[in-house]
Amino acid sequence: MKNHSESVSTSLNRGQGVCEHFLYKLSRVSTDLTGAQRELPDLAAAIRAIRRTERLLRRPIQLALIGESNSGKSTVANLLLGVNILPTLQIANTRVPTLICHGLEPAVAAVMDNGETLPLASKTPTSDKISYVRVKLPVAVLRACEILDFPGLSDPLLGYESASMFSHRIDAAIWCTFSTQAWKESEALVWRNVPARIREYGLLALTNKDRLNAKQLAKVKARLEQVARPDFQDVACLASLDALKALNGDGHVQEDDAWRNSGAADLHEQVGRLMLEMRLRRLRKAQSLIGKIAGNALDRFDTALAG
Ligand SMILES: Nc1nc2c(ncn2[C@@H]2O[C@H](COP(=O)(O)OP(=O)(O)OP(=O)(O)O)[C@@H](O)[C@H]2O)c(=O)[nH]1
Ligand SMILES: [Mg+2]
Repeated sequence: MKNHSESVSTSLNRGQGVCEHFLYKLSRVSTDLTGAQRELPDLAAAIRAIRRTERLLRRPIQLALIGESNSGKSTVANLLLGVNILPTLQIANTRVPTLICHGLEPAVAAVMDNGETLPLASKTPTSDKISYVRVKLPVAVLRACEILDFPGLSDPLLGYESASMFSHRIDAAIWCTFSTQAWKESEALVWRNVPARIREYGLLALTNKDRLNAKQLAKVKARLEQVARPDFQDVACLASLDALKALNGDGHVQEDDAWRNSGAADLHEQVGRLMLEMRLRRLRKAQSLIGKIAGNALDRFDTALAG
């Protein structure tokens, strides 16, 4: 259960502490090597490789919210951060992907297809050339995990092409499916075309569970267990609006029972596990790279001694 002294969004940060510990050690090694470089110029490549490994470990995880129009994606994004940041309306409203990331000051900008960044003012015309809208917020957890909220797929008017999603960097994804018509064949088809490295870190969020009675919910859950569960790490059943009501304005739980009953406690637990697993994998990769760098250096050392 969540500790009341911390924001619910800390689930996005899980495992970051272990990486920070290793990063601290790495930065000491790279400082020492940099100091020794004057006498040993051959160290340059090793220092570059260590710095690259540091960057890999520091890069925030990008967690995408995907699914059909009006399936509750933006609301789940708000729920992950514990605050109502993204607008959510009953009409389809997320028109371009929105990246929520860390910034020292709040700022909104449009990032164009050519990489150019333009400040987004109310008069900025929405253009086909906008790749995504970038929202910077001074929320610490966003240094570790950024949220990418996509427009709805399969909307005949505003529909976003699923293929366009993959021009964005996505590390993990939550697919939102609407309870009363959960996990249609059309959704399963799109999900199966998502690259395997993203699906490996995929969660299914059944939203609007409050629209089903207990019997209907049990039936839908049983069906999802059979037809969807094998394709996801976990399945969460959410009454997202009830969950948001159980929080205070700072993203702390104030109504424990309502929070748990809404399914949001489970969702955060599942997201935390996902984050931990991803970061441990990154850490192992970084450690193995460092091991290789050290191995190469030793080989060269042996060759030099032999010659
Ligand atoms: N009752 C109920 N309403 C919900 C739930 N989740 C979202 N809503 C409402 O459903 C509507 C659509 O939610 P959004 O989060 O905007 O959905 P979306 O998938 O981001 O929509 P698009 O960006 O337009 O594709 C909003 O009015 C939400 O308040 C839920 O679990 N229960
Ligand atoms: Mg939306």
